[in-house]
Amino acid sequence: MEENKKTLYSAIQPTNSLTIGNYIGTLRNWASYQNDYNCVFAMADMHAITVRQQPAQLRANTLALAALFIACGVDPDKCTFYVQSHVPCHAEMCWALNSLTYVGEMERMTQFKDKSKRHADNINMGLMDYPVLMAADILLYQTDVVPVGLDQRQHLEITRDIAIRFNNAYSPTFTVPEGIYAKVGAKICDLLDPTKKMSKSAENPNGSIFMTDDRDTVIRKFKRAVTDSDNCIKYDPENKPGVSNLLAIYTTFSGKSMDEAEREFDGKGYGDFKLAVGEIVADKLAPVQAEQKRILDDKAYLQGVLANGAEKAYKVARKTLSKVYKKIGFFQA
Ligand code: ATP
Ligand code: LTN
Repeated sequence: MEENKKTLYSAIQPTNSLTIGNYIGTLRNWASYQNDYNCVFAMADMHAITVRQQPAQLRANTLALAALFIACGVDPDKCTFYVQSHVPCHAEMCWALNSLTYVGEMERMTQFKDKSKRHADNINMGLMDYPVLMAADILLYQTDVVPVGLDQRQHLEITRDIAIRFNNAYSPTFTVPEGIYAKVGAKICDLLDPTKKMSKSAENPNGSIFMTDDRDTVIRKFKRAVTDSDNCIKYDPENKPGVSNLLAIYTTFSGKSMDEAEREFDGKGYGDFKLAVGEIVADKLAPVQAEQKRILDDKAYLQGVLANGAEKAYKVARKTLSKVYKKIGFFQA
């Protein structure tokens, strides 16, 4: 790692296929961060098992996600790129941090409450401990910045609290990380219920556009997107959540500004507008999908990349963990 650069950490769970919400909220920016930061990117498979997964599917999703990262411009030679479960320090650090985290804090987490409702038959310890594992991920690499969607803000705040708590209880050990949130696109919403975030594990898959959706599917889903009845294409997330969500998607995929997009659709009907959004998204997804497939077909290459990544990650993570073990009083032979 280069000494003079700040460290940036992010991870995505290999649950299901990613949505364009994940893409816009995180993945599309990752390639551009690689020149300015020491980037550490992970496939968070240990987080994924906090809700039930089919083992074969989880394995396949992990490889597919790795290929997608690379297809989106993540260069394994420029960053540290690995699978979370390949680096045992994450579980170990999580355990150390657990003893500095209160049950009440975890019970108050919005995501825990949401997921407990959605998976009422499986409210497990891992689900509750999810934010501490995330803190372990981030703090192990002495991370300065964490780019995530707005849904992760609360988890980042608790990471900061835990870091400060540890530093105060022992002595300065962890860098206290900052979040980076995009202004437009930090929260892409469900096409059928624009008050909810678009999620890869949503109940109705027609509200989410998956990175693997083909052209017809993308266009069909956008055609059915919920808007409103005033036939006016303006960015106003509070009063026009459906239209604003489509505009946010359109501007990020077309590279146009919000003003430009509003002018372009001035006086047009919702039908034309939805078709235009569908077409630009389908156009942009096609080359990414082709590249992802090419990489996935080369299993040996992917396995090599992930083995190297885990080794690189381990060296940094172990160093931080050893410091922590020393400070908390574990006898070191
Ligand atoms: P799940 O439905 O399995 O909980 P998810 O779709 O919420 O998954 P995560 O794996 O939890 O996705 O998140 C990966 C990254 O994508 C995170 O940084 C998160 O902030 C971002 N993200 C997720 N959904 C959105 C969204 N709708 N808009 C913007 N960013 C998002
Ligand atoms: N919980 C995250 C995924 C994640 C993560 C992280 C993000 C796991 N560890 C560390 C940033 C930093 C999510 O995006 N849902």
